[in-house]
Amino acid sequence: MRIEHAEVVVTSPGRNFVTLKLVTSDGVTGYGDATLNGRELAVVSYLRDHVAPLLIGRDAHRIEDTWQYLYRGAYWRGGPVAMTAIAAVDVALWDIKGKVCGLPVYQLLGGACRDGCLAYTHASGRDLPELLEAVAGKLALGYRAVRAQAGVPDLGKVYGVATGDGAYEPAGRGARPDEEVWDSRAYLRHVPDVFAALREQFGPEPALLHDVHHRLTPLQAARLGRALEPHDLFWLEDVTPAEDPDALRLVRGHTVTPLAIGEVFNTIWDCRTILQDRLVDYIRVKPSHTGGISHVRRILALAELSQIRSGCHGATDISPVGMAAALHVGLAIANFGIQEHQPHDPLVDEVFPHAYRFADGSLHPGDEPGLGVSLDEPLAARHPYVAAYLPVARLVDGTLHDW
Ligand code: GCO
Ligand code: MG
Repeated sequence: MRIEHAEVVVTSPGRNFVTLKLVTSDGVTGYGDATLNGRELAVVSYLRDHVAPLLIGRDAHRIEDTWQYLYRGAYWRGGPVAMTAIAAVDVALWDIKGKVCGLPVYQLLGGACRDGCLAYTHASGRDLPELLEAVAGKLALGYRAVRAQAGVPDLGKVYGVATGDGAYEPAGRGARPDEEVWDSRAYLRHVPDVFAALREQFGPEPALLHDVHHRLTPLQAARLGRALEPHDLFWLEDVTPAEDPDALRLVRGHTVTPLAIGEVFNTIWDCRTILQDRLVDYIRVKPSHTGGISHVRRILALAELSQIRSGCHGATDISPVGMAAALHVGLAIANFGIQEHQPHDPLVDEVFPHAYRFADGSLHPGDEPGLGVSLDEPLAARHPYVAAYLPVARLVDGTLHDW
């Protein structure tokens, strides 16, 4: 069974998505998520100009060999653009293999290890009353785990907080990134009170998570971790810049608040020290951006040696194809932890009809052969690409900071 056709579909039903579509000589179609938020067209070119022509004529069943061919064979290894492109090929080939075998991908990975994948969703508020209301709303929907982000007094728009009535969407449409002002001291003064209020209102049971988005120094992060210990967080995410394992080592030495990192990692090499030295409790890699199902499984197997669990990134920029891939992996691994679930707009779900479903706080990938996601191409074509960027952050004096 040969790969006969490789096509990159770009669509923007409210936000941009890039999807690789592979079709075999037997007429089997597979999809892979190739969306890299704010740098979408770089992956489109990588796939269209350099990968698609190499795929034509290859045996669609040779997933691992194709992965090695694209990774080692390029000579230039790693990085978000290449690894997102390789991820899309890998996921599309697993989709094809599942369809050919008549089995959902999780069955090919060894079968279900649990009934469903515990999911957390986002709640945010510009102030505390708004956040309390938002968390209550998510718990009422059945979520047992909620990520809480609150506006900081005297700061304008901050990461993770929805500005209007709609869901939080970090990428802003427009030719240039938005600019936000950041002040770590104001933030650090505020966050412990937010979690004290959440525990007071909702009691000890709901799992509460928080994302710092790589903004603190190790000492600031250590202080925050300690201050949050009485409030029993499920995890504190991305406290320091992800490329520096020694920063996490320092944080780890000072707090027992569980830590998560890794949504910006692309390969097992980015994760190796952090996993082997147990510098976090959850690793945020996902099939999209991290080399696909084949590579993420390898990373999670390494994590298992250190009792580290999965916490796959599942923000809106992970397309339904990427979400399905994460769920098939999550259902089939022993060390699953939690899955982020930021539901897409109904229009996105219409463009990508899918079998995965949410019920009673968990997600299940469904039992359709392959990934269980398709693409409505005529509808996708009605929503062409729109330039969109993630914001940048500057300190009050104008210095560019981590966003
Ligand atoms: C999360 C992430 C997102 C990212 C976004 C970038 O934890 O969900 O931090 O909000 O900012 O996915 O593309
Ligand atoms: Mg995050």
